[in-house]
Amino acid sequence: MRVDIVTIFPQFFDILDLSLLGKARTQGLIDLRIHDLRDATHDRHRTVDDTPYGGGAGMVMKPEPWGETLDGILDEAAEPPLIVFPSPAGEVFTQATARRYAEEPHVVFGCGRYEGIDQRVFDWAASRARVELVSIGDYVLNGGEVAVMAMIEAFGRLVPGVVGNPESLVEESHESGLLEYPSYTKPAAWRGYEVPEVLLSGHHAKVAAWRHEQQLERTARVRPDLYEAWTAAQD
Ligand code: 6GU
Repeated sequence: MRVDIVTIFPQFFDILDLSLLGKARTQGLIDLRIHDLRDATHDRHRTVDDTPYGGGAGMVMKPEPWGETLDGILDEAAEPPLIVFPSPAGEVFTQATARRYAEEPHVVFGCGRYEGIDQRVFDWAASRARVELVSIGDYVLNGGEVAVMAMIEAFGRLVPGVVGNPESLVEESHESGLLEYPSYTKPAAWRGYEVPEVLLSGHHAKVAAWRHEQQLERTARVRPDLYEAWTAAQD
């Protein structure tokens, strides 16, 4: 899978050399390329923003560096990629979105800063490729970089081969529509807290039933919205 990231903070993504994603990169499972938006500026100050037409607070990212950078990526691509602009004004990214991205051969992330990107960048990009605005939740970040990091971590581990044992992906929160059950390891007693008896029983069916019950209880308590959706999907 090919992933391009356009940003004014390329160093932000240095940490993608680490851990699971770093391994996926060295194994050639994920071909990740970072593009400095300022490389597509042609003035001495490498300007990427300007004041908004119509007035108002903050700065808007200029269209030309975006056009030039995205041209370079699109001209090289065999097929039009999916272009994702992280934005608090976008649709909310979920596990379903992560699964969808993991199946794309090529995703481009455009990280906006300041008050946003000139609208014409989205309009033009949508004429060349599929474009999505995506938010990671109902709060405001200073820019798209941290959101892209979260999204890459979510879909990267779903790319075939990245996680060694694919079964470990199945029983996680959000995959089934329920939150995951609590986990325990040795010792069986620790600081007066004991591992639930059923987990020591070796009775697989009882363990499975207990875990499912824990999932239901936890989801209903912590995320009534998910619980309701899960219940509705059962019949
Ligand atoms: Cl994707 N970007 C920004 N700037 N803020 C956000 C966000 C994205 N998702 C939630 N808040």
